[in-house]
Amino acid sequence: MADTTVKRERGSEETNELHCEVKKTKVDDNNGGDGVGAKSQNALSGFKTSNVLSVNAREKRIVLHGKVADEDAVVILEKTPFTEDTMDQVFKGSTLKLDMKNYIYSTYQLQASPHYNEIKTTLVCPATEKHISKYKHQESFFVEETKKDYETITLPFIEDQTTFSLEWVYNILQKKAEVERIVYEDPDPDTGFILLPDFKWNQKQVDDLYLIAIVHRMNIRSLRDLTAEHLPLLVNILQKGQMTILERYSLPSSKLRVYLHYQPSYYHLHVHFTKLGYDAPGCGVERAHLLSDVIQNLQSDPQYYKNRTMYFPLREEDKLLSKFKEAGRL
Ligand code: G7M
Repeated sequence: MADTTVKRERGSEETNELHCEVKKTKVDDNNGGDGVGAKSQNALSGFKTSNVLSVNAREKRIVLHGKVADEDAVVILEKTPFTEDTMDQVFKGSTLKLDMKNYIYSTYQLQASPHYNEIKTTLVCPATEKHISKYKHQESFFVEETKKDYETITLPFIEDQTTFSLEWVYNILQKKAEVERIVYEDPDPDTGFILLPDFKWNQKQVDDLYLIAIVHRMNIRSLRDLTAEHLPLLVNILQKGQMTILERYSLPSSKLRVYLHYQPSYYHLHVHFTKLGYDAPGCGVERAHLLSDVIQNLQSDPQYYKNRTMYFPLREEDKLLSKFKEAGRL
């Protein structure tokens, strides 16, 4: 049987994430957050739901908006994938309740021990209007952004700082948060980056592997800022990212999807590494640009992303969409 569990360098207790402690999360926001993996009183037991932002039965995820101690909060609850190495234990310690039986077919409700019923919980608190909107199910619209649109609509929008705060990114780069999660770092100020698990990944199985590489350089907002000058940085991320993932998770580059988002949610350059075959949110053609393609495009035209027209979806309540509408571009 293939070993699909994640290789760990630390004990499993230590890597257990507990996102759902309000006090800890606030400390994380400010100081970077120690105490990861520690269990404490469940502060979410007092969570009061105001509304359901989205439900996805297939992905077994629900996103709720509510209050934690009078502050707006977004809570994302997700059932976690199975890990092959725990299956024997799951069967041993469980009870089975028969639902129906017909010929050779039967269905049951299996009650596994609580340990195997973990729910990945992500808390954003205090959540802003932007967070609440981000997680709300909304209709999307395709936008065509010419070079001029970028300069007159998108860039002023980004510079207006109406986009999401980059505090969490700076915390990672300055080693104030998620330090123990760093998988690899190249400290070079021009070509270096930090590779670590995206917070969507619980790191328990490689089937849904999701890492992000955050560049040390502070002045690259997105794909639009990239020119041939950045090729050494991009090639470095691709090569060292792939090498590290092979060494650490035994996943060869032929199993990896490496890409950038346009538009990203956070305007500090970062690259996504996800496992091929895992339908990662945001890996579709309308938003993901393969890093290998980006490198080739810049090799053939150093100003490729400065000049070309870009296409991407924006959601109904996205402020950038309003800007495109106001400019008569939609
Ligand atoms: O390209 P885009 O900006 O959409 O992607 C940002 C990525 O950063 C997403 O895949 C998020 O799941 C991930 N992410 C967002 N936050 C706030 C965090 C965080 O605090 N820690 C980590 N490790 N990943 C995050």
